Amino acid sequence: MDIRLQPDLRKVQMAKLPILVAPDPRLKQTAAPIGKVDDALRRLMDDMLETMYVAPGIGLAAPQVGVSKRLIVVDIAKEDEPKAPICMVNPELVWISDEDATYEEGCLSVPEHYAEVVRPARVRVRFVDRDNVVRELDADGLLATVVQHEMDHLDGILFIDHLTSLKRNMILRKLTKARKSATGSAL
Ligand code: GNR
Ligand code: NI
Repeated sequence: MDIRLQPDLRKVQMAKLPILVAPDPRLKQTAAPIGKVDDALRRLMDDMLETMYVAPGIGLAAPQVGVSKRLIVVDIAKEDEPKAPICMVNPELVWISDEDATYEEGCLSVPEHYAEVVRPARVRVRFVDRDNVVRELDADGLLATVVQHEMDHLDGILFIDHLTSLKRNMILRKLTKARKSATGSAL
């Protein structure tokens, strides 16, 4: 059947991907730059958006689904607002404000732990979009924080890496314990 006559087909084919949980060495790797955006990468973008919406989360980076490529997706629209997905390939910060902002952050790869993180309050990010067009976006507020949180994932950095080692190690120990009791593994 013609896909244009079956608007649900694209959605049906979208897949929810498993999200890696810390401590996982794949979350600590530096992701590789992406060449041209092709259909396979657009498919990954759709799968990441689906995974993020189902989680639910307001951002997701490719390394969190085990893909070591420089791709992030973000949508900070509230539940009662229309979806506003943004896909960024090879994002770079081209400007950061002197002023900082503090947000309570969480991470789908650090489930059930939240902590305040200080980051630049406003950023300008340059990236390649779904159609291979280079774009720039000025972000402030929650969007600025989430974009920086997602870009950190591309360099193997988690929000807990911005905390004291005492807080970070406490969270990592709890995640390891939780995994052990969930799987019964000796790891
Ligand atoms: O869903 C998420 N919420 C969030 C809240 C405050 C700061 C950052 C984030 S990102 C997080 C999803 C996630 O883990 N993305 O990598
Ligand atoms: Ni995260």
